[in-house]
Amino acid sequence: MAETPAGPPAPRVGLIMGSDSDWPVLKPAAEALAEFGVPFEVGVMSAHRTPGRMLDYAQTAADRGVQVIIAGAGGAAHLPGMVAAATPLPVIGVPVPLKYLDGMDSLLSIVQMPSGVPVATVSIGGGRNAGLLAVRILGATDARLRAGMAEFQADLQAIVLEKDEKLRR
Ligand code: RP5
Repeated sequence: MAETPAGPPAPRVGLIMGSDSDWPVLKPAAEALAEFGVPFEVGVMSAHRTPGRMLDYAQTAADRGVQVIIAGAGGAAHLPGMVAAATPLPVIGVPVPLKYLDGMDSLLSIVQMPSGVPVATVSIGGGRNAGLLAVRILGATDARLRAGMAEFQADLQAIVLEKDEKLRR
């Protein structure tokens, strides 16, 4: 019997955002995931403009093999919290800064969740850290990713020590 060719690996991280205008802030998350070889999917869905699509995504992600969701939104940024309400998966929220209020509105909308429905919120514009946090969460049960993260941390340390060395010269 002919073997079925292996398709692309199933996404382990869902990277979603309220608008395509959020992509510049979320792209560094995608880059971090790619650096660690983590398969991910990307989608635009809005808590306010496409609530049905958002709910459907949140309710089916775990069954499709997604293990962590990164959700970015700006302004009245309800996407991460609403998704967290409808999935048992860990959700990382990324506050996207918009034209007014410097992203404080996004941050507070995402971080101030009611007890029982956590969203792990990174800094305003913190897309890269969201990607790295997703790698760490997966690394808790994935030795390859854990080792990769330890190597990444050693590299960070080496860069700081090198700068220190240069300054002292
Ligand atoms: C939010 O509204 C989105 O996450 C985005 O940050 C913001 C503005 O969206 P657009 O008007 O650019 O589509 O829901």
